[in-house]
Parts: sequence; C-alpha cells; structure tokens
Amino acid sequence: MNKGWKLLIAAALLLSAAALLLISAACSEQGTAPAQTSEPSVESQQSRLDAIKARGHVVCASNNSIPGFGYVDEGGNNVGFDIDLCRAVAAAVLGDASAIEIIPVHATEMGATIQSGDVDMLVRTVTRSSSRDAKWGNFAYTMYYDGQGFMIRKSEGISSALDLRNAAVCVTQGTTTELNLQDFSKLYDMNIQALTFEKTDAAVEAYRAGQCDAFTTDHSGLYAYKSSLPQSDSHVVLPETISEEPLAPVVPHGDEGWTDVVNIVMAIIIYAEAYGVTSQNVPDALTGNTKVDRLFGLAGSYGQETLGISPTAAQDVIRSVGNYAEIYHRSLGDNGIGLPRGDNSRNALWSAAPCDDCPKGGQIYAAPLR
Ligand SMILES: N[C@@H](CCC(=O)N[C@@H](CS)C(=O)NCC(=O)O)C(=O)O
Repeated sequence: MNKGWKLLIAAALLLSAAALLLISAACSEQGTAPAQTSEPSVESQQSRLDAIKARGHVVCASNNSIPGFGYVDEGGNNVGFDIDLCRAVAAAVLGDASAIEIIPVHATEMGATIQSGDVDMLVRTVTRSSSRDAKWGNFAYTMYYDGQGFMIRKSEGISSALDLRNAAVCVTQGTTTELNLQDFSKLYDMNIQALTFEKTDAAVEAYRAGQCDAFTTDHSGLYAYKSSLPQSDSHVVLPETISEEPLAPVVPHGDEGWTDVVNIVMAIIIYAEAYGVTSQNVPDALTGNTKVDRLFGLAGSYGQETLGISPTAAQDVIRSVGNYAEIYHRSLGDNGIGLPRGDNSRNALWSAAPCDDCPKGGQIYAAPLR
C-alpha cells in the first residue's frame, strides 16, 4: 500500500472512532438523566407534612438517657425538654401530642440520621454550627442557649478550668464538645489528654471510676449527670464556659415548607409565654387582644393555611404541651434537673427586658407571628 492510501485509511478510522465516541457520549448523557416516567412518583410529589399526616405520627430522633432533655420515666414514657418539642410539633400538625415515635440516637449518629431523611426531626441537645447547617439539615430557632464546661472532683482542689494543665478529660465522641476541648487546650497550651467515648454514660462512668481528672460537656449536661452521680456533692462544675452551644431542632434539607412548620411551632411556644397564655388558660373564644386572638386562630392569621396546619394549631400545642416556661420548668427548672432560668439569663424571653432597647432580658426569641 502506498503512503497516500495509508493516510486515507488512518483518517477514515479516526473519523469513525470519533463518531462512535460522540454517539456513546450522547447515549451516556441520556442514560444519566432521571428516568422519565409518565407520572412522577407519589414520594417525589409528597411533602413531608403530607407524609406525616398520612403516616399519623411524627418521627423524632432524640435521646433516652439525658436527664432533663430526653429520658425514659418510671412509667416507661419518653419525656424531657427535647421530647416536648417533638410532642408540640405532633400537636400542631396532627392535633395529638402523643402521636410521636422517638428513635434514640447517640452523638456519633446525629449527622447521618438527619441526612438520611428517615426522621422528621432531630431534637437532642444538638448544637447549631455552620458546618452542621451546611451538611446536616435546617436548624430551627434556638430553644436553649448552652455552653461547654467542666466537672471535677472537689478533692482535686482546683477552682478554674485553666488549672487543668496536663489533665485527662473524659468526653463524648462526635460532639462539638470534643472539638472545643482541642481548641481550648491549644489556645492556652494546656496539653489536655482527651479520653473519648462513644456514649456519654461511658464517659461519665470512666470519670466516676477515676480514669479522668475531669468530665466535659454542655453545662446543662454537667448538671444533669452530676445529679446522677453517687455523692453528687463531692463533684463541682468549674465556672468557665469555653464555647457557644445554641441547641436547636434540626429538620432534613430539601423541604422548606416543613422547616417553616417546625419553626412556627417553636414560635408558638415562645409567643404563648410572651402573651401570658399557659396550658391552663388557652382561649377558645375571642379575647379582644388581637395578638392572642391571632395566635390561637380566633381572628386573623399568621399563615396557617399556607403552612398546611389547622387554624387552631396553637390551641392544641399549648393545651397539651404548655408554653416555653412550662416546658422549661417541667424538665430543666425547679420540677426537673434544677437549672435556674432567671429574668436576665440567656434562656429568658427577649421580652423579659424592661424596655425595648435595654441590654437585659434573654435571647429566647422568634420572628413575629402574623
Ligand atoms: N451539644 C453538643 C453535645 C451533645 C451531646 O453529646 N450531648 C450528650 C449529653 S450532654 C449526649 O447526647 N449524650 C448521649 C449519648 O451518649 O449519646 C453537640 O451537639 O455536639
């Protein structure tokens, strides 16, 4: 074969290979596109709210071993501050606060659980942070402002977290606590040795058994676990708070309507306290106070129709679960683990301030319901 023919054949082969490549690329593009069906599946059409209404209960990932926040009472019931937030959502969307299913999850399971979309809400002493916001789901209003601290044996004779140089500290894995401890140790060059445990119960047990000099978690958790230790008076919580831990419910990404519903239920709880309405005095007839009448579905609207909840959802929520103060005191305050709230603590209502621009009051706040 002469040189000219060889070149011609090579060019022809190249052209047909290119054509094949083009065809296969076009085919694979078609192949990766979502399959076209004559009707989209019910699942893809159905909002989470519709799915919950059809299912008949709200599924919350929570906790069953943290006194005050999520635990099992003597009667075998899931109770606590976080559980009440789940009950409030069930009351708002189904008219029945008991229509809940609690799935206990450990700290290391929190992210994957809410990312899976298999639960309607994650509500278990979860701190909101920017990377969790981006990766895990949508955070609702902060319902408890916490911060990380340390518990030590009184016999250690130290009075400040800055005295924990070279100390062994017990901590739960997969928490903001673990990361804050590293930051704190680095910042003050303290050489703290972290002993990590998958379950907080195991971290507390190791601390109790003397394997660690200190135990660290959110302040609320320190008080809760301290009360469960034998001779609890021989342990002390150090005064420092080393981090911000705004605790809030989380809902899966991808359903804005559902995020709105959960946020508005949190707002209902907060505004009922601000308006002085408790589980004992929920109005079912006009009161003449326009804000109260709107909240309880007696006149006007705060968007219930658009949200897909009953106009009188707030009546169901407050009658069955109570306002923020009632929920707080039942589980965290005097009737619970004894965490003081106080008018000027961060967990007081913003409206506890004596005037609109006073630097007092608390940070429990929600956008106006109207
Ligand atoms: N707020 C922190 C800490 C959450 C946390 O670990 N809380 C402890 C109790 S204070 C807990 O849930 N322990 C139960 C468990 O072992 O799963 C976070 O969101 O990472």
